[in-house]
Parts: sequence; C-alpha cells; structure tokens
Amino acid sequence: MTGPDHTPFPPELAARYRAAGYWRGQTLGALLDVLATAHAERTAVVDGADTTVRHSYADVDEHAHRLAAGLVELGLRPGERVVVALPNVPEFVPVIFAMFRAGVWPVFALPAHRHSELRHIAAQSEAAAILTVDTHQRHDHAALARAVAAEVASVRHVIVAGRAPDTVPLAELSAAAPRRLPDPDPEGVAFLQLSGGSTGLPKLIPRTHDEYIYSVRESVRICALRPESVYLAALPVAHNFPLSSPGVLGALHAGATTVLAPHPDAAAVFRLIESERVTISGVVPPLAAAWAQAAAATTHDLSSLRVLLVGGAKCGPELARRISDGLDVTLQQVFGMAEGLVNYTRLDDPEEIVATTQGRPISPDDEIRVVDPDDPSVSGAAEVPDGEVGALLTRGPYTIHGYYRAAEHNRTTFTPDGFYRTGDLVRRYPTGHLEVVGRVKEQINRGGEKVAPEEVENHLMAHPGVLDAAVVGVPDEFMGERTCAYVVPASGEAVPTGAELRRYVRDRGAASFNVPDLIEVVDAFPVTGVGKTSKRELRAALTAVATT
Ligand code: OOB
Repeated sequence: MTGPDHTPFPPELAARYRAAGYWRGQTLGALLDVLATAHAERTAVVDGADTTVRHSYADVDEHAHRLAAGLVELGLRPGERVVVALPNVPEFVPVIFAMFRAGVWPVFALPAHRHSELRHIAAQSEAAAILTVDTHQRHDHAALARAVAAEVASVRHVIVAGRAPDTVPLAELSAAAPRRLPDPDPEGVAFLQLSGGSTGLPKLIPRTHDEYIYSVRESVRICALRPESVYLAALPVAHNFPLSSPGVLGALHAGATTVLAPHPDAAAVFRLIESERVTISGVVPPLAAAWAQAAAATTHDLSSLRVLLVGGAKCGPELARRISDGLDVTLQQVFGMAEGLVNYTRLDDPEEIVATTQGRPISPDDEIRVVDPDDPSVSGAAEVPDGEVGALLTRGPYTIHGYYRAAEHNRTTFTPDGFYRTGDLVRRYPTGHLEVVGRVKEQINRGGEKVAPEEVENHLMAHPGVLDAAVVGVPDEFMGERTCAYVVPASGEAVPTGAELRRYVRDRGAASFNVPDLIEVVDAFPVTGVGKTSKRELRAALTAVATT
C-alpha cells in the first residue's frame, strides 16, 4: 500500500495556525540551539542507570552537532529514514536531535519490538539504517538489527550505541567535526511515530517540526514545567507520551532536567525520585497503580514528586483517587495519540473532573466532533449531544492529515474535510472535558501497550495445528485489558497447548506484548449474521466465565 510520504495541512488551515502563532517556523534542531544558549551549564539529561552520567545542555547540543555531521558523512541524506530502537539511554537525546539537524527522519521503534515488528517498521519506512544498542536487559539488540538488515534491502547500516560486530559504532559518528548543515523546512516532516496499530501492524505517522514544537510548548505550560523541574522518564522515551506530553522534549523546552529510568518498577524508580528530587513523571495506569501501592511501604522520600501524569489507557475514578492519595501528588490525566490530539486535565481542575475525565484538548483550535458511531455517512455523521457517547473525530494544529504512504487507509481514516477518526468512543462535557469510554476499533489496550488483534491472529494462524484464531481483549483489573486468543484446532493435527502456542508466537519474533496472555481452544467460533467471527460474542463468553 503506497501513497504520499506526508499529507500536508490544507493551506487555509496552515495559514490559520501560522497567524495564530502556533507554528513559528522553527525546526527542532534550531530549538536546541536556542535552549543550549539559554541553559548551557544546566543539567539536561541524567542516566538513571548510573547517575554519575550527567549531560549539560551544552554537552547535548555539541554532541548532536557532531553526530549530525557523522550521519551525513555516513551517507545519510535529508528525507531518508532511520529506525531508532533505543531504550532509555542518554544517547537517545543527541541521536534524535542530530537526525533533526541532518534532516534524516527517525522512525521511533520501541525497545520491546522484536524481529517481526522491527522488520515491518524497517520495510514500511524503507529505512536506510537501524540505530540501536548492543545489549539491553539481556537482549542482543545488535544481532536483532543485523538480522532485520539482512532481510530489508533498503537498510545499508546498523548503527550501535556500544560495541557489536558488523555494525557502525555510534561513538565513531559522534567523533565527526561539527559542520554547518542546511536547516530543514520547519513545516516538513521531522520524524515518523508509530500508530497504536488499530487494524494490523503499526502505521507510520509523519509529524512536522512546527506543529510538534507547538504541542510541546503548550504541554510545558499546561503541566507547569520550569527550569527547576525534574522529569522522570519511566516509560520508553520513543513513545509520544514520555517524548512530548510533556516528556523529555517538554523538559528540554523548559530548561529542566530529565532523568532516564532504565526500568519502570517502583523499587528502582523510587530510588531515583529520592536521589534526583524528581518533581514530575508520566506513566500508564497499571504502573501508577503499582507505584501507589508500593508507596505505602517504601522507606524512600518521595516528597519531591508533585505531579504524576497518567494516560495511554483509561484511568477510572477509583484508581485516580488511589494514585493521588497513595503518592500524595496532583494527578493529571492525559488522553493522547501519536497522530496528534492530546488532552490534559488542568492542574487547577476540580478533583471530581480530574478523577472522572481524561482532560480537554491542548489548543483552542483543536476541533472536536463527537458523532453517532453507527452513522455510516462519510463526513456528515450527526454530532451527539454533550454527555452522550459518540465516536471522536478531531482536526487541529498538531493532528496529522494522513499516514505515511497509506493512501487507501487514509481515505477511510480521515473525513474529506480532514478530521481524523480516532476510533475512540467518548463523552464530551460542557466544560470541554472528554471521558473515554471505549473504542470503535478493535485495538486492545494492554496497560497502554496497543495490541492489534489481527497481528497476533496472524502469528497463531501460521501454526500448522491452528485452523482459525480470534484474539480479543478481556477486562483486567491491573492491565485494563489482557489478550485472550481463541483457537480452533486444525483437524488431523495434534491439538496444540496454550503454552506451546505462546512459545511459538514468541519464537516467531513477536514482542512479548503480542504473545497472548490467555489461550482457549474451542471447536468453532460464534459468527455474526454475515458469517464473520463475532468477537463481541467471544468477549461476552469470557466476561461470563470471569464473573461466574
Ligand atoms: C498514547 O498514544 P498511542 O498512539 O499509543 O495510543 C492512542 C490511543 C488513543 O486513541 C486511545 O485509544 C488510547 O490510546 N488512550 C487512552 C488514553 N490515552 C490514550 N484511552 C483512555 N484513556 C486515556 N487517558 O497512548 C498517548 C500519546 C500521548 C500522550 C498520552 C498517551
């Protein structure tokens, strides 16, 4: 499936966003120049794995300039894509800014991605290189990147932070002499984010310098980040939430310090909160629940932590209250998407709103339409009244108008007047706050990790003992949802066990979040009127089992 690399904003909207001062004609690379001058000696980044490793704004800026030159010398050209698969290591920051400066587009993979996902991302983006670490948490990322490079013809280089055979050491590129490079177009693509992957493998989301900086700048204001703030990145930093809501980029924008946590579990994180006097962090609901519980018994001093952002998946009122009480913080709910739109509860919102809604949009020019989800009309679906559930459509100064090279998909995912169909079911309240109540789309939200059922079904169907597979989400107290795979065995073959199938999916190179949590072997699937597998009935069957 192909299509344009980037669907630009319609000219009249772009003109409006410029006139309103949202887009200011600045690239992310140029932004770092400004920040490095304003905050030169302040600490920008601390490595949570070894807190003696600390980089000032001047260090990061200088490193990013050298690395940009190194990438150009390696032969990477503006507009070429490089898959960045880095865990929370301090190199992440200079790496992405070097790419922004060289006009090379990072494609943000997650450290949890394995062969299957990485190969898809590299192939889909026609990446010229993959940039990763040597090993991390006992996984050989360099070997994985080399294996993917061997299968994806466009990949010319594997660049590695650390040391690994047959790769280009990042340190070698960082040794280049800085040189003046032409500043890319601020309204051009800066990087590709991954979609939650609602209808299969992840889609690529082209984000531009100007609009992304706007969302970061406003996030900084809404979350009240200041130079004295210390942001703890506990989630994988390449994800849009810890990257920009307000995240690492927000912390940089504010002249604040980012502490990169190598692992998000409470024990490790609490130590960092105490030693670095962390003031703000952002996590998915299951992690927030775990932190709130662990806080009751901890001996660590968490008193510096003022604000905890919770988002990526639904945080209901009970959990919301447990978080603010358990951690003694101001909770900010965040409902965002890599495609653009981000909603926050505000720091001065009444407690009731913070507990029961997922916030309101960043921008006065975020246009929100909540429409009848059953209305099939292409663009004219009627809006439902406030307080009633409908499908969320949005358009605004930092929401994309098309996925990367996905013309066919774009025709159904965007309305003719440029609204993005988020696939989320929401209620809008008269204050403008949104409550997320579910999804129109099939995607499973496993504690913030987005699982595309089709993708997991595909893995299962590859097993000779499987005739058919259907993956559904089941409610789970801790994760929000878990994945359950229903499997119809192939006749004449030994019926595979759940453990065997889980191992099989993992061995096919799937990320651990794509390995089904539960597997049920059944004789046949319930079907809908037209003979499609009824996931609704499968889900209902599971819920019935869970409540008996
Ligand atoms: C964030 O981004 P993605 O692209 O991984 O996932 C977006 C989807 C949304 O469409 C929605 O279905 C779900 O994740 N979601 C939430 C939520 N926040 C995201 N569902 C319920 N409540 C929430 N608070 O997940 C993301 C991007 C930027 C900031 C925060 C999260």
